[in-house]
Amino acid sequence: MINYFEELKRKIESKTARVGVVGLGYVGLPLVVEFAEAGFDVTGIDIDQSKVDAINRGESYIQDIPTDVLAPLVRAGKVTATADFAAAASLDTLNICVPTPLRKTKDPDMSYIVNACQALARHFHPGTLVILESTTYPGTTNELMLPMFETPDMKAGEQFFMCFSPERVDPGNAKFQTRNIPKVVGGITAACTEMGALFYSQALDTVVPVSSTRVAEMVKLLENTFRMINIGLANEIALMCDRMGINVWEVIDAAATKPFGFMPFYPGPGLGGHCIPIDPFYLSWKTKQAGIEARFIELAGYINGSMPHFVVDKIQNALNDHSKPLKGSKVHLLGVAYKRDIDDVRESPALDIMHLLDKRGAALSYSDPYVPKLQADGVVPEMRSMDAETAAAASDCVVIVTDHKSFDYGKILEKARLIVDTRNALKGRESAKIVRL
Ligand code: SAJ
Repeated sequence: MINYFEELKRKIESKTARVGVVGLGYVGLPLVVEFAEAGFDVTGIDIDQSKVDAINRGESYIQDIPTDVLAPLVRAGKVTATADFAAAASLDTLNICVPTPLRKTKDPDMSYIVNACQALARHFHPGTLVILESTTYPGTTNELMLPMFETPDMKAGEQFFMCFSPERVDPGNAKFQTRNIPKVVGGITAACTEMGALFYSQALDTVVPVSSTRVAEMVKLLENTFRMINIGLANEIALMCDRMGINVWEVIDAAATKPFGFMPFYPGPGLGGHCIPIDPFYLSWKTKQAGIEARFIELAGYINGSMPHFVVDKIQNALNDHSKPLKGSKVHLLGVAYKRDIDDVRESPALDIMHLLDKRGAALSYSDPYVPKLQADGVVPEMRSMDAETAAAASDCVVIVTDHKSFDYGKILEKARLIVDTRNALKGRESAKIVRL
């Protein structure tokens, strides 16, 4: 009778376990690198052949993983990539890091997880540790994933080990990267949790075991729901301050001097990214099934979703104060990525603002050093980033939507006729040209 627990434990401790990572995006590729640098042979698996080919050429496409970090690992044979899920037959551990988006109807799109698990299950063998890292609703691992791998003679905690461990990657964060972000992990059984914790402790600084997969799933949703709701509060405070003629940025900065019991969040043009606007709706979708209304999430979603409209009204009123109709005016957006100093435009509020401006007849342009081109999306045509100062001088109104550090705000303010600042990027500068959120 093989003791799969002891056998896998030995392989992990001796770093001879063959590590597999499924989904080679901003979560998966850093994980590949961490385990390869810890001494494991790592196989990356992805359905996107271009990603596979880039990795096998030693080229990184992820901002946080420099090519000169990845290339030596590929050259040394520590990292290989493939689009063939049959590779799982020769792997001892599998981390699943695939997207969990929302459908248009705001309910979870589990297709990426289901497709990955179905492909892996065909090559699954005893003695394997499989860990889901994609952010998802509590119950996914036990209710959806486990049945795809468990058979009458393959039981979790005995012949294989299954855990959930939320990804906590913060793209572009120089201080916190995969290795030094504490890693929460919860298993189907205690033996699964122990195996998952042992696995991560080989490559990451801090591991936080919890009692179940559901706890681990809920941890991530609490983290991001906390953030989304507090951003919603900051946005609602901004709407109140706007109505009462109070500078909301000054209020928040002064409140942030409180050394305890307060954490600053800031208003903005809306909520972008593939985490914060999305994750809380995985929770509210599941709680509805449990008969509980997630009212804070719904309300915060409504407030955050209304910010692009608020910004466009502000632009229209600002132009109006300069006796200019929005229709036909040249409006130039500074920044289209969903947050500063990154190149990701997913769910970016800048796109919502553009659509609303386009509908009201504005002549649109943008500058974003991280986003050289915006694909046509059926509403706005394909657009290319322009030089910010030149465009500012030629525009009727400049709108700071994403406050990239690389913009020269002093020069832009000099050249602009009118500037709507949705990020307090012009903090400390006074001019009649500035209209603040
Ligand atoms: N935003 C505001 N006001 C704020 C903070 C953010 O309007 O006070 C906006 C941003 O402009 C952006 C959106 O919210 O459009 C999301 O911003 P974010 O700072 O939360 O950045 P994300 O989406 O990259 O969130 C990630 C998350 N990481 C993971 O899910 C693993 C989140 O949990 C992190 O807290 C966050 O990074 C972070 O701290 O940077």
